Amino acid sequence: MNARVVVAGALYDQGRLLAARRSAPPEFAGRWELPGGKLEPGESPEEALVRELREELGVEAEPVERVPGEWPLGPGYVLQVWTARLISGQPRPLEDHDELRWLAVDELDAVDWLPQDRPAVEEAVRRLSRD
Ligand code: 9L3
Ligand code: MG
Repeated sequence: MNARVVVAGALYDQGRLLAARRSAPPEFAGRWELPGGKLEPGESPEEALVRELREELGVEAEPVERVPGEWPLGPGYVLQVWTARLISGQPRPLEDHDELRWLAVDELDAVDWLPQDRPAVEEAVRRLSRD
């Protein structure tokens, strides 16, 4: 069986990466992640990412580059990550998050990431800080 995809965005602005603290479900509440979510039927991963960032953060963003790798989540799901660029809006925790933080590269360990997000964040930042 093919694993279903959860997409997440590594939004980067002025040398900082956006981290979002989950407010639900209870087992993930308080842990930090790259914002995103599950694909809806018929969506490409990039389309899903644009929709999720609009719904969750109230911003328009553009996927830039797939971060190589795929991180297993719960049964039947994998996490895929894209670097992404803000086109308009200031991110706000509209849905599923109760706090946002822009983290500098030397602050990445300051938050309690979901376990699968930590390696994804490391890989994303390696690519982002190269540009
Ligand atoms: N998940 C893990 N890391 C992430 C995201 C966006 C999601 N960066 C996990 C948490 C949920 C599942 O994927 O178990 C679906 O995510 P969502 O649709 O609840 O955001
Ligand atoms: Mg989500």
